[in-house]
Amino acid sequence: MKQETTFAHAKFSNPFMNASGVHCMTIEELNDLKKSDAGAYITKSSTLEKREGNPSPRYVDLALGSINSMGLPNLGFHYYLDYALEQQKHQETPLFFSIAGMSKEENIEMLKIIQDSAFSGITELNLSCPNVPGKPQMAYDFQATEDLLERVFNFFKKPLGVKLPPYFDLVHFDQMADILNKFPLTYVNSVNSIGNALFIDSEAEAVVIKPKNGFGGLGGQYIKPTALANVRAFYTRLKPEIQIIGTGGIETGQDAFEHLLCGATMLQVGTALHKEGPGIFTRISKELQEIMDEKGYQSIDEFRGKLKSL
Ligand code: RRO
Repeated sequence: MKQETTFAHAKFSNPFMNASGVHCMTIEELNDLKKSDAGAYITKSSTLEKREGNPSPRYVDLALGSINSMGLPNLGFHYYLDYALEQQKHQETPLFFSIAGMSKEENIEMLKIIQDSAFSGITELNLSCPNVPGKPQMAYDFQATEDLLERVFNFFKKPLGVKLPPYFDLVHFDQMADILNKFPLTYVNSVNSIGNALFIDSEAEAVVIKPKNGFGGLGGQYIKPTALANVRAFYTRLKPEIQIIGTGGIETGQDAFEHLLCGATMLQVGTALHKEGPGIFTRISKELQEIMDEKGYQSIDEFRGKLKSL
């Protein structure tokens, strides 16, 4: 395989990892990912206290993707931090640590604990959970996002990325990129699910998930063109030190190749991992290799970001 990837000054055997939220709630699931062919893996976004999340059914696989309103269920920040600290004693698959505080203060508090801990890996600050009733997606509030990052980078000195929601307007890409470029971010992860979609079962004349009268985050094939647009828009607007993780609609080697062409360095798989299980990393990386071999590429660096315009 010729998929070695340099990200945040570290080497990864390949660019693939899970998207936070899928197959990463418990230590058992995390260990499945560690043993898989993924190049890295990430914990479920956590809050300081354990949360049950929203009532079920709250995640449904659809023919072309998924809809979810999980509501940030997680086993609590310290459950994942303890796991991360244990993992880093062994030189195994690198682990990213995801947090999603319910308020600015909670995010700051968790980041202070990470800063003061022995954790030496990469932290992902999720600014885009669409599913907690009454809590808007932080990264749709540009001023609040800038204020939070200002406070964070006053004390946080470890590698940090942000998980963003999809944007749909070129002016929003410009405005968000201007904000992000002010900070020493390690990466931007685009995109989280498309928030507050509505999938219905017309035979039953009903919604398919229980929380929020059926409104939930859309993932999978439905969202690949939106994800590619966000990866491309940030790749062409952010300073080169800020790398991109591409997430959204990655199910095959070709989907992966397209995200890489748009400028992604790491690639996260959510909906397709939920459908197929951790064996997907073996298949998808083999499929990407077949495309690279056919095109004569010896490394991902030869084509990353090199999407042509007409
Ligand atoms: O737990 C969730 O409902 C959830 C989160 Br935190 C997120 O970031 N994205 C998503 O689709 N669901």
